Amino acid sequence: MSNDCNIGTVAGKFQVCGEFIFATPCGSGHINDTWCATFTQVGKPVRVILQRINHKIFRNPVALMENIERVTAHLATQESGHPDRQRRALRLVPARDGRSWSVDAEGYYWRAYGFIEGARTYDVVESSEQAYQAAKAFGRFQQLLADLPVPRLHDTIPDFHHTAKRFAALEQAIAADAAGRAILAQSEIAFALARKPITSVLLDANLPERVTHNDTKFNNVMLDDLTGEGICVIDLDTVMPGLALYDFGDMVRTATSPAAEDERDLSKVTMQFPMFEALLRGYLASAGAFLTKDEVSYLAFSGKLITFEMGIRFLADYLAGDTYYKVHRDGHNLDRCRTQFKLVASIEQQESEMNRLVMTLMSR
Ligand code: ADP
Ligand code: GN1
Ligand code: MG
Repeated sequence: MSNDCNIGTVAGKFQVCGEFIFATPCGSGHINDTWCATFTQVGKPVRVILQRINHKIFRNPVALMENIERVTAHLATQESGHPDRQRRALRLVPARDGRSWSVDAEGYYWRAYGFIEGARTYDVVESSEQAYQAAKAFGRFQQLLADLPVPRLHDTIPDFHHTAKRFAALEQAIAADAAGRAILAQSEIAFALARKPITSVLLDANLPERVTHNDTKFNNVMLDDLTGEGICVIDLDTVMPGLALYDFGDMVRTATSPAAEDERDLSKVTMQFPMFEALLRGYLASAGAFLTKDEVSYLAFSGKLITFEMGIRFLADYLAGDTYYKVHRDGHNLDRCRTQFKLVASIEQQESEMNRLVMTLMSR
């Protein structure tokens, strides 16, 4: 990992006026690396976000950045009438050569964003109001991008939410048992194999393709420090064509449980119904007008599906020897898999009630 000195070199590649002072790592993402860099401009501190793209996972960073250029420009136009427009869409800071990215000596692609002040992200949801605000912001994000001009965005990772292919990858990982860990994950493997039929449900449902975020973790929306409003959706690497339900499902996965994604005490992991209700109300407040009846009918299911999908992705990576997600301790991916499966079980217990709530809210 680069130190502050190298970060200073990287920072110098972007069109930031002022003198670089220092940078600190920020965020808890599993793929890219993020720093907050502070500059002084006429004696005043100015902050910029610098991100190093993991090109082993995002194989075509130039296409990815083209997507982000188009998406951020469109959002900026859509928000141009808002008094707080500067904080409501990510703003790319161009590199000195005018491109939206810069390549370092090791071949890593970097980008810079203006820092959104007076707002922050949370790894774990603290209140139903936060869940409501996050869901409303992600729904609004989909709504604002509904009229993104052609061409179709690049698929930055093909088949990203193709759950059936994710399941096939798990089956391969079990068969290969590359790290000799299958013996340590027998109950998780059994849990996964028993649920294969759910993996094709959305794929077979003939739902409309939309521009979606595809990584709507609760910590990918910035909530205003004063008002609590979800003001800006961040982490745009996977914005591409997808199903609206992938986004709603990932909100259920990350904003209904009071436990961290890697919590070891599974008794803390549970789908809290009031959080689901808040997500539903928030999402319908901004996306309700364009969702089809079919999409609405799968809202509760999508929470179960995307949580299951994440569980099998973590399990497959554990079995493969931790080659995809950053890990910070032994068994980290297995711990993550366990929280996901515990949450799936909790959703299964409440799914009928969740569906009833969807129908009640829609019939009003
Ligand atoms: P990752 O893919 O690693 O999750 P994110 O784009 O989500 O990367 O950024 C990581 C963290 O950096 C976020 O959780 C947020 O706290 C902070 N961050 C990202 N972009 C901005 C921004 N424009 N302004 C302020 N903070 C930001
Ligand atoms: C990864 O890096 P991060 O935390 O934004 C992953 C998402 C998962 C998430 C699980 C490109 O996102 O799909 O939902 O971890 N991103 C990629 O926490 O695989
Ligand atoms: Mg993120």
